[in-house]
Amino acid sequence: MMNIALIGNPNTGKTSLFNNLTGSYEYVGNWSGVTVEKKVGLFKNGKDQLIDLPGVYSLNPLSKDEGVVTNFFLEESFEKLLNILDASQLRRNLHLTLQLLEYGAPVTVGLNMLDVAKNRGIQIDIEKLSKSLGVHVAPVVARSGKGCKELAELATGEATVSSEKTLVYYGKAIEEGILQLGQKLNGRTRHPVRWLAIQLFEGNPYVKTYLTTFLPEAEIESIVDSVTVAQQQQSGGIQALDQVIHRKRSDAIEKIVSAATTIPVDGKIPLS
Ligand code: GDP
Ligand code: K
Ligand code: MG
Repeated sequence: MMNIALIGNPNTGKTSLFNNLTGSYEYVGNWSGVTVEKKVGLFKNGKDQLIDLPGVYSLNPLSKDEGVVTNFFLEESFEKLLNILDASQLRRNLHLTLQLLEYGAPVTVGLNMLDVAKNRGIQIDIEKLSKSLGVHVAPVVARSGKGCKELAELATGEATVSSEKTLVYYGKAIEEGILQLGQKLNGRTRHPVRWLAIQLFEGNPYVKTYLTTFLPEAEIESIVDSVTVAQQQQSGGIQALDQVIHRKRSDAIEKIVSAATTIPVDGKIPLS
């Protein structure tokens, strides 16, 4: 039995997909500390479980409800992730995907809303997208259930992979900060140092709290301060680390999306 977590931005079709992927058995409760519903369903293979996570745009939470997702990564155990994407909003959706790939768990991507993308004239080369991300991407129509069987087989099967690629290079200051944190942690955490460091530099309070189980808070803050200073020297101006990280991700996403999509020749996106 494997635990597979379903994750994606709000309104990408998570609930529709959850309903299509899971059978009759379903357990519903609340996530601890918040009034957000926690749903766990059994895949139609009768073996593996699908855990429905709240919709988020990023792992760096803006609210306590969103913190459920970061806490899930930090505290619960799961084997794989199923990341649902809105094909008509790839640039926005991939910010979360990059953070999931940084986490290093095996990821399968379900590409939903392809009908909406198509209506706007956006064509996506799924093979190219999959190659760029380094994980399997499968088209799905979450609302009708089309493609769900194939997606379930990919997500629960042997073939699911973690991306071997470093998709975003965050610049010298941040990259050195990642190494610095790694030296201090010295193999004491089960989570990937790169992911922890980037979340910390972005200001994720849950990750900071988690790190205080290994390091004094002052030491953690001194690493963040030194990265901030190094970043300012590098860029010649004051820049918040979260903004630098967001921009680096946007740059990487732009390359991935422009290589894998074609938009209408006149460049206009018709309103659907
Ligand atoms: P969630 O907020 O991520 O749980 O998304 P929902 O499953 O509630 O879906 C949000 C809306 O998108 C609903 O109105 C769905 O019917 C619709 N939806 C889901 N999948 C598709 C799809 O593939 N195409 C289109 N056009 N709409 C979809
Ligand atoms: K919704
Ligand atoms: Mg939902």
